[in-house]
Amino acid sequence: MSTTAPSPATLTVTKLGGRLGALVSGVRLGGDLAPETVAAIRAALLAHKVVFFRGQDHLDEDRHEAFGRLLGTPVAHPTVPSADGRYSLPIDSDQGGRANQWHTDVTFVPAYPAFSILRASVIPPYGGNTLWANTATAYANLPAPLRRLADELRAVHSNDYDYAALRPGALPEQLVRYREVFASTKFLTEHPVVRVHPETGERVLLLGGFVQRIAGLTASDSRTLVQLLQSHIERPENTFRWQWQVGDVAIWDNRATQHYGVDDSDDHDRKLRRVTIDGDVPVGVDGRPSVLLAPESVPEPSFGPASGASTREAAAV
Ligand SMILES: O=C(O)CCC(=O)C(=O)O
Ligand SMILES: [Fe+2]
Repeated sequence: MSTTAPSPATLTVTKLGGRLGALVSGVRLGGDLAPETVAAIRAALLAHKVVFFRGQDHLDEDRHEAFGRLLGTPVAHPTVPSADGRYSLPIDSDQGGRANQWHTDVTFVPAYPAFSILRASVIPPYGGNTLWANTATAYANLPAPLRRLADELRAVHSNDYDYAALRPGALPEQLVRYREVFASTKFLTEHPVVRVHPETGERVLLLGGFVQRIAGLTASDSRTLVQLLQSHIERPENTFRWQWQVGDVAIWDNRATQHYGVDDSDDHDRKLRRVTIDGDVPVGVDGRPSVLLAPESVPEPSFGPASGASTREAAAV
């Protein structure tokens, strides 16, 4: 276990996983942190990809969002209306929210979020862990011929996936809600499969649950190739698993990770809130940016009034 103590003196960063994950202690999150504290958190986040804070029970929606503003500009989800006019998105087991597929948040739009900040308020007595995977080490550890192949590929991402196939047990009304809310606007975005990280310069694999196909390949070749690359991302050695406690906060670099919410706490309550921070348009190793294929532009997100249905599919995010 390695521990370093960047400024301020009380803040410590303890590495938790070989490929990603660190615990940051000695800081009370909020909108009023000193610039050097924010810089230390940001440095830990870029280095470790996902960082955890315990005991942040004092945070409410406002303070969560105010802290988010120190890392960038909060953004609303492009299709899931905010229930209460806030940027923070409920991830709520009560409302059927499940994120049990590997994904990077909101990759169906070009400038998908740079960071997600997830705060736990109700945690089940067992299960409900979240996994993260490091997409930079996944790329770096590919055999050279696969790296070269991946460098050249582009993939089409969409929120219009086959929800019924993904959730065979879904009730008909859940299917309707998925179509009416999560896929109310159908986005198609072409991204490079290898993105150059805008802050660290690392090459990262950009895939995950919203990928529909590889540009220029048949559906069958796309599936095979995506599975092959994705399997390197999901290798257990390339992941870190977090067991939540109430008051925990996790922040991940959404440009260098995928994550997966494990759906194994039966009908127990589990409530988290997520604030996402604006990202920029990816570029591939050849300098080509991602492009929005549909619709013509990303519409302004809607701020409620939300029906009970609005957050129901939010965790497919
Ligand atoms: O429920 C979880 O563990 C993960 C939820 C998720 O995917 C997200 O907050 O972006
Ligand atoms: Fe997510």
